[in-house]
Amino acid sequence: MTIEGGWVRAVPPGYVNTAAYLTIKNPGASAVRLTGAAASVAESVDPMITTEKKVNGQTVMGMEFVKDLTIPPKGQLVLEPGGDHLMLMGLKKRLNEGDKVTLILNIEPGTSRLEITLPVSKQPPTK
Ligand SMILES: [Cu+2]
Repeated sequence: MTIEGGWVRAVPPGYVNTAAYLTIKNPGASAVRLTGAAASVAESVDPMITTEKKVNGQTVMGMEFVKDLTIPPKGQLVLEPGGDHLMLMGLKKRLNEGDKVTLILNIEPGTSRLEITLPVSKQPPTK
């Protein structure tokens, strides 16, 4: 498993939730699942999808927690704004631009725990 890019959104004062974005590549021949993560800065880190619903002819964007997100064999899972992401709930401290957040990703099946450190940014870091 390899990680590409990645960042955590800086949030204004008073916000207790934020999101992490990254790309996970699966070089293996079978699918694996991202079931969540742990971070010392948040109460919980769980996978979410972005939903789009039509309500009275208007498009309403929302988010829903999911049990896991699949990384296909020889494929990748892209977590990005407006799409799938990892939701950091219950921030224990304010995340400012320039901070770093360490996440330990839970990948199943197996017991692999991927540790990554991501920069906190207001917008996607330029490559
Ligand atoms: Cu979310």
